[in-house]
Amino acid sequence: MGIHFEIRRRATRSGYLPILFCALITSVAMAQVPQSQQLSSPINVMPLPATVAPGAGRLLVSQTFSVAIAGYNDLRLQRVAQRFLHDLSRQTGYFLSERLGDASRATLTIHADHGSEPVQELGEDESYVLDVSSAGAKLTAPNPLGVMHGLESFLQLVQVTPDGYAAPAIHVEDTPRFPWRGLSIDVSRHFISTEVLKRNLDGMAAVKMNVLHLHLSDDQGFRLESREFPKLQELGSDGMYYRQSEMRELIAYASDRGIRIVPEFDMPGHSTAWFVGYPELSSGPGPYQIERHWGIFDPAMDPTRESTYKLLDKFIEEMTNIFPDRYFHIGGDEVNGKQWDANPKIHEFMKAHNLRSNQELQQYFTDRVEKIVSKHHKFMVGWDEILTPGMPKDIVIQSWRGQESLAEAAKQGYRGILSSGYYLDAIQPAAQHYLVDPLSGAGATLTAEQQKLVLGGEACMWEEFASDESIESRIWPRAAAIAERLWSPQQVQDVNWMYRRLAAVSAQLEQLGLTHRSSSEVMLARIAGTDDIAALQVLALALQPASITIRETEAEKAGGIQTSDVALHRMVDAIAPESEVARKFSSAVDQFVASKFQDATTESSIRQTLTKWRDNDSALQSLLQNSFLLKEVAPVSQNLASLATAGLQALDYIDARKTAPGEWKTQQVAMIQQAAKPTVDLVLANAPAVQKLVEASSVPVAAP
Ligand code: TNX
Repeated sequence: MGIHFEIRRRATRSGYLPILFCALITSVAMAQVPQSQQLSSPINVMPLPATVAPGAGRLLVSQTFSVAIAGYNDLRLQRVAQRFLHDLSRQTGYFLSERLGDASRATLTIHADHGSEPVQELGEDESYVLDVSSAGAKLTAPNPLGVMHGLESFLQLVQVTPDGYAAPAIHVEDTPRFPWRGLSIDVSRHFISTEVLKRNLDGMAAVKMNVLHLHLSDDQGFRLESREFPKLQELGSDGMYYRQSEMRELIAYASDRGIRIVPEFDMPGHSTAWFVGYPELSSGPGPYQIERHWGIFDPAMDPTRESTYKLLDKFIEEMTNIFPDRYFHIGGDEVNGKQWDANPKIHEFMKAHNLRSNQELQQYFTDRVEKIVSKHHKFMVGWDEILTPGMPKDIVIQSWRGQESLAEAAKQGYRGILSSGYYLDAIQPAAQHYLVDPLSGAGATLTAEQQKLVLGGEACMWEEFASDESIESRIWPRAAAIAERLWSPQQVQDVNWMYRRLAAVSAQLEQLGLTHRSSSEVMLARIAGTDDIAALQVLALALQPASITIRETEAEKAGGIQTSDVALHRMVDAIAPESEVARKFSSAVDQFVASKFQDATTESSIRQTLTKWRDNDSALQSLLQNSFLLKEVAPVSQNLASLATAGLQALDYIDARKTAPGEWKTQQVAMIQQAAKPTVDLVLANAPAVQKLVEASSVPVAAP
């Protein structure tokens, strides 16, 4: 067991405070452990802890399970312990008493050294040590944040066994790799209720994420009540916004889960919603209406008028009284400058102030806003665009452009968080996000000192194509893969192992009350108008949504355009972003081909799946025709049957030890490529694996 000491630096206004913490590097978490051993590990904890040492035996979890708090104690810690018992009840079905017990007799004892900061701070110690043995469990941590994380690990250790629920004996020493592990949710494009936000906070807590970034305003809606400027929400939204009391409650809910809430009010662009009620803030003549389309729009705040800063000062003051977090996000992205170009007064101002470009004008604006933000004792956060010469070093850059701009910021001494590569709305597989590391690529070229300025990252859920109903399925479980990237040691990279733990965490989240899986079922039944949806589910599970760009382009081609008024109630909205069925099918095909067609068990499971897919279409067509929402899916269902037929024919050639004819192969591949194209925003995720099988069947194989 090697011991590594590392100096972590936490930025403060007065400079950098070194925080000493130690990371113990051992056993299963490490990349040098052979893959086979990793795969047979029973540990389904996600994010994978920094260090894990398995012990002998296990701790049974029964009706008498109890928790005691020894050491530091406060009301929040008690709520944390009670919530843990509540969650454990949900996971086991036992009616566990939520009364906290006596340390000498409790099954699990919690010991925190001291309290956390009254307002959670970036870089607070989040470490914990968890010991589980057959006699009981002990969780120790410097403060309640570590306790929260340790309890989440314990919940994930509890598994059903032939003779009861149990957690394996284990010694875990855990601490996060990055201090900023966020999820950003856009609540402007489609409003997201506090009920759904709370479920997402539960999910974040389960995977140890610690920042919820709320994108509260954009062209399509201003989503928080302002008492100073009530026309912001009254005219700048469709009536759906958070009352201040609701936001305070949400902040408290997050704080109980070790999660900071960072608000974002996007400016000077992405700001049409502000101007509906306050057109004098804008650089153009108006009048304005909230935008219903997607994209980048011309309206931008007028950086040249003192009244703009007066309003922003009052507004930011009001907001900083609601949001206790030290960080305040001002957006700053994607200003196209058209309103500035068209305004002669703005030209005059630029000349008088020697501002030579729109970029310099935005820099002037950002600089003024930064002074307001820091006057109200906050650190400013903004997208890449705010990184301009002369900015104070305590701002934080959120990078949507890539690792290069994050590295560039760090080289100039700025702290940053990575979001490029973590866009959940882009509909990419978990593995793709998982392999994006804030400190790989350009990040790897940084000095150790510069690397410390990279605070972590944020998964982003933009809401053009998601709503209350579908957002959970868009975020979970894939966000857990990003959470692991930001928490676990960098060497933890085994994608297959990740997927195994991801499946376990996905099931656990559903038990805790998230609806990322069940909402899909409910929605399918609704759009089909029947509960008899077995065949519809077979199809749904083989599909993935097309990328959002395709969705927009296709709508345009069909003569329509996507806006916030277009209902999100089609098949594409009801399915998961990543087809687990297709992924498993694809690994089975890989395995079968790699075995030179000798692996009979795998072949029979491939054949079974293909047969189910082939026969599904005839069972499904009448149901599809009965719903105006499902008619469009008919050709996709037929394509699934054709793919499956091709796959089965390939297997027949293989079984007959015949090489499939070249002409047949060419025809099939053409058909597969046609079927693989996005149709009505749906993608048959199994097409590449079927093609692989067809191609493999047409290559002569030497007799074994
Ligand atoms: C870019 S990246 C945006 C958002 C969109 C998103 C869609 C960035 C700072 N802005 O306004 O919603 O793409 O993926």
